[in-house]
Amino acid sequence: MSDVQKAMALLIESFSKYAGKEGDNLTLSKAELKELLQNELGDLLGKANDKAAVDRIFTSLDANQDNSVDFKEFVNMVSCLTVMCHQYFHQSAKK
Ligand SMILES: [Ca+2]
Ligand SMILES: [Ca+2]
Repeated sequence: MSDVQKAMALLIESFSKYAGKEGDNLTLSKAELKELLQNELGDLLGKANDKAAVDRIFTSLDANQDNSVDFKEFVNMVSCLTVMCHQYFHQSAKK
């Protein structure tokens, strides 16, 4: 597999790992999202321990407001964060 394909497979795998913990195994509940944020993105999102921050992230990710985060909504977050990281590295490289 190419690196990009590997990254895609890892995203799917990571999402399934957390989505399968409770309830619907195709979507993330708020508790599942919190665990994913803490374990996988803790260093990027720092404040994922803060309940209000988790609530805010959950609400903003849940685009169709069905009170769960599906894979599409999750990938939206990952792509936004990836764009932010890319900009950050691009800017640091210019200095
Ligand atoms: Ca679930
Ligand atoms: Ca949703």
